[in-house]
Amino acid sequence: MPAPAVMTEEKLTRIGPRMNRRIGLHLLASILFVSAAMPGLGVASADEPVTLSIAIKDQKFEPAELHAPAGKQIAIRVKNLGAIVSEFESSALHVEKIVPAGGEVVVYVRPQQPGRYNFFDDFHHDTQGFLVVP
Ligand SMILES: [Cu+2]
Repeated sequence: MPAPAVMTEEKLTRIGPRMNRRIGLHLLASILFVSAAMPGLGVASADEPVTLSIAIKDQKFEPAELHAPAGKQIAIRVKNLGAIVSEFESSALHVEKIVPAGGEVVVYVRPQQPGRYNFFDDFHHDTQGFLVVP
């Protein structure tokens, strides 16, 4: 079940004003993306998503590489084991989602072509990983 995308005012205040504005922008982008994706969500489909799991720990992805088949919907469960907020993001896969400290979110992607799709923590750019589609 996807975690609620809405952060409380209290949480945002605790993170601090600079981060607060950053998160606000990213949250807006995420909401717009979700709205655009909505029409597809209600459609029943035999196309079961492939679920993959990844954790963010000590500012690293574990594992740093995920493997997935091409052309299938992929649900990536992202667990943040760190003490600070992260944002799972991939320009190549067109996703970004806030992952609260200690929290877990699910992002859905559908890579159509074989490749090495980069993803990263947009709040800590040293935290890099790849979705490998053979
Ligand atoms: Cu971002």
